Parts: sequence; structure tokens; C-alpha cells
Amino acid sequence: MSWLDRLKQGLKKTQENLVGKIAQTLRPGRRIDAELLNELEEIMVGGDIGIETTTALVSELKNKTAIRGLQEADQVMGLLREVVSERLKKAEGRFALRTDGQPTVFLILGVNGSGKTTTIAKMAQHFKELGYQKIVLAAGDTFRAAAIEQLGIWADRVGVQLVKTTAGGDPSAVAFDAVDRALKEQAQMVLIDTAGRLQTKFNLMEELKKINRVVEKRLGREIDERLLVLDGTTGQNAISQAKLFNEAVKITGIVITKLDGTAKGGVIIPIAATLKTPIKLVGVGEEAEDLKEFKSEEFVEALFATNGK
Ligand SMILES: Nc1nc2c(ncn2[C@@H]2O[C@H](COP(=O)(O)OP(=O)(O)OP(=O)(O)O)[C@@H](O)[C@H]2O)c(=O)[nH]1
Ligand SMILES: [Mg+2]
Repeated sequence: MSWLDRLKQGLKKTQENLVGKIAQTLRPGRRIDAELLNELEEIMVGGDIGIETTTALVSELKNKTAIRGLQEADQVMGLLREVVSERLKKAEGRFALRTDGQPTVFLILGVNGSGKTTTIAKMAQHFKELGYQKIVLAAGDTFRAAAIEQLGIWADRVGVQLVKTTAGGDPSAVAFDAVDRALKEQAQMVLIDTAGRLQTKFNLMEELKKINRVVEKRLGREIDERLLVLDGTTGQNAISQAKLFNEAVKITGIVITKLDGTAKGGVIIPIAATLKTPIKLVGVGEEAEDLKEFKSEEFVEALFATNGK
């Protein structure tokens, strides 16, 4: 199955919940009026676009229909696609990969269960296939023994190195050791896993700051990417998570997972429109092929597909 087909399949519920419902509202023969715009607004808020972004989108639709002299409801879909595309396009971002012989270092963050560890596994596989011969994974989620084991299984399966400690150990020390090894052995990449849960939120954020600090000290430069993994099924919650994490360490990119099987995927629009952080990867399933670079055009095509075509 091509990536576009996977994306379409993954986004099917979101597509139905959002674009499907909007299409029903935009019946041929209906005129564009205040009532129609209110209905659109309701569907968009219900589709996890959030009040702020919905208001902005609807007001832009209103202006554009006036400027272009559009009166027919069935002319609105093309316009909506246009204004959504613009926002998603601005949120596109590529990975910062090093080309100076130093290892590219990514710190992976996010609340528990968001998909951090599987994202690391998928990324390791992807970069291995791209020709990165030496990749080091750091089992920085020392909170649970199972988390260390899970990453270890992936490291064996993909054929990359793992640096770990025992459960309850110091995550910063693991991250430091992984980067230290990568520098000494001239590895091309280090992917650092972190815990998504600790006793209190304050502790988690302080720990993430410490990992970041310790790694950057060893590197003598900034970490290349601090990637926040957001679970697409949590809808609007993803936005508040992003703000929270961004206060602790500056997030350089967003990964949105689990867009399959949720009707809440519309959240990608406010993520793109309100957060100043590029979206770098989107995930629509548990297989390695289900996680890919975010390309707004493909995404819009899948989101606005009619009848899954
Ligand atoms: N359907 C679906 N499941 C996913 C996707 N990405 C991850 N998962 C699943 O989500 C679950 C949690 O993923 P993990 O990678 O363990 O999440 P985590 O953030 O490391 O979680 P903690 O280690 O508990 O903090 C696993 O069962 C994954 O297989 C996705 O894109 N789609
Ligand atoms: Mg994990």
C-alpha cells in the first residue's frame, strides 16, 4: 500500500468526522449565510480544531467568500481546503541532520503512552535504511524496567546499539553515556528515550531540563532536535501538553502519532496554526512504514479525500 493510501486509511475517521460532515452541510443549492457559517463552526469545534483556530478559519472563509463574491455553499469546500492548506504548509519542517561528521542527537519527549519508544524504533529503522551504520539508543526512561526492556528488544530487532542502566537509575547519566559512546565510536545518530511520567509534573520537567543540559555539555553544542511526541487521539489535550513541554525545554519539532483509529485528527490544524513548532512526522499505525515525514500537501489530500478515494 502506498503511503498516501495508508494516510487516507488512517485518517478515515477524522475525514468522516470533519470533511464528511462539512460536505453534508454544504448541500448544493444552499446559500452561504450566517447560519451556514455557524454550522461549519460547530462541526469544526466538534472535530477538535478548537475555538481559536476555528474562529480564525471561519472568519477567513467569510472574508474570502465576500471578496470573491461567492454565494453557493458548494463553493466553500475548495476555499476551506485552501485556508487549511496554508496553515499546514507553514508547519512543515525537515529534520536537522548533521553533515559535519558529528552524531545527530535527538531527544524524544512526551507524556506516557504517546508513542515515544515506538517512534524511536521506527526512526532507528528508517535511518538505518538510509545508510546510518551506527545508531545508539539511550534508554532514558528508567522509570520502569519494562520500558528499558522494550527499547532493548527494538534495538536488537533493528540492529542498533543500546545504552541503559537499571530501573530507577539516573536518566541523565544514561543519556550522557550514550552521547559519549557515540562521540568516541563516531556513531551517526543518538536517539534518547525519556519517561513520560514521574511522581509529579514538576519533577518530570526538571528531569528533562537536566537531561538536555547534561547532553549539551558533553556535546559542546545544542541537541539537534527535541521532538515532542503527541498522541493524536487526545485531541485538544495535545495543545496544552505541547505548551507545557515547551516551557521546560524548547521543542524543535512535533511528532503526531495514532492518527489512525481516531476521529480527533483535526487537532493537527490547531497544532499547525497556533504552536510555533514545525510538525516533522505523522504516524498512522504501529508498523515501521506507518510513520513518515509530514508533508502538508499529502495530508490535505488525504483529509479532503471524498469517500476514502
Ligand atoms: N495505532 C497506533 N498505535 C501506535 C502508534 N504509535 C504508537 N502506537 C502504540 O502506542 C502504544 C504506546 O507506545 P509507546 O511507544 O510505548 O509509548 P511511550 O510514549 O514510549 O509510552 P511510555 O513509555 O509508557 O511513556 C504502543 O502500543 C504502540 O504500539 C500509531 O501511530 N498508531
Ligand atoms: Mg516508552
